[in-house]
Amino acid sequence: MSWLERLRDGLSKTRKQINDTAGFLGSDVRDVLTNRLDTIEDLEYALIAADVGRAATEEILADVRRAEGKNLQDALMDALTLQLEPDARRAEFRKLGFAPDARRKTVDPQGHVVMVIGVNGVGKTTTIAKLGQYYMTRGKSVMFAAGDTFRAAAGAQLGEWGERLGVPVIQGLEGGDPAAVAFDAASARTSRGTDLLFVDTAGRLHTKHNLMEELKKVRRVIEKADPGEPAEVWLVLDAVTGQNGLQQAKKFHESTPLTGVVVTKLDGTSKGGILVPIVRELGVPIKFIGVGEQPGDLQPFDSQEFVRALFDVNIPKS
Ligand SMILES: Nc1nc2c(ncn2[C@@H]2O[C@H](COP(=O)(O)OP(=O)(O)O)[C@@H](O)[C@H]2O)c(=O)[nH]1
Ligand SMILES: [Mg+2]
Repeated sequence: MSWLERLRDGLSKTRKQINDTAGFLGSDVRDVLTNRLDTIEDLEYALIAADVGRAATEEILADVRRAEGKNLQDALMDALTLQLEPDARRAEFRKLGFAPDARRKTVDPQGHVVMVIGVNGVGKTTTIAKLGQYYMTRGKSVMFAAGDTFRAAAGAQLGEWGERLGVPVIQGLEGGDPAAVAFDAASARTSRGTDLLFVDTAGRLHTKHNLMEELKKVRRVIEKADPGEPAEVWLVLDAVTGQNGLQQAKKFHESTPLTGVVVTKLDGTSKGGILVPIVRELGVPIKFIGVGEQPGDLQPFDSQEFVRALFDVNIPKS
């Protein structure tokens, strides 16, 4: 099965929520607006039930109403695609009318150090392994820092991935200071001239104030070891957690401003719509999506591709 097919299957419940109101998705928007206004109302409920959120739903419906001449599904797909882009890019998309060159082509980090944060179990460590593989196959040299010193198994887990992928891992002492590991790793990266350093972090409950303080400290020491870094702070979010995950994300964003989000476990969720409020409320782009547990199961996020998978349109067969 291709990753797109896995994504499509993962999104099938979300698709069903939207489709169930349908039968009318092939109709012309003008026809729906003149003869079947209640289907717009049904669509509104379906989008909200799919976790798309109220504000985005309103904009989507406004876009759909303006799309006379298109069929409802195409109008809906375009409107959803727009909502999956942060404000600035949404404007660009509107202007360019979904031209392919408006799409994101590269997800290269701005600088050299990427701090990876998020609560326990969302997939941080696995995502770091996947990112390592992704950038190595694109010719970058990579290092990992095992900054989750809180859980005994976490350092070992990253260490195993490092060995498997051939990526050096800077380890700290179990129960030791994660900031010390981050400092050592950031210093090692500059002296070795490695292209990219991914810093794993602990993910104890976000309600514990000290996790947020610890993350700020990790950030500060990286900056001290390598001024200007970390250029990127990526939050890993588990799509399965839906609205809950979004609330967590906001807390992280308040304490350590994010530059991107990686959404994991999209191969098995009924909460595909949650990506819309993630982008909208955090205002940062989704960089990658996780679609499985293997190092290759990571894809740069492409809003159009995602919406096509959601509607099961044009998915190449593996
Ligand atoms: N199905 C699926 N499982 C994932 C994905 N990403 C991570 N996982 C699994 O989620 C679990 C927790 O991952 P881990 O990286 O240890 O999370 P961490 O606590 O945030 O570091 C592991 O069993 C991973 O294999 C994904 O995209 N899809
Ligand atoms: Mg971990």
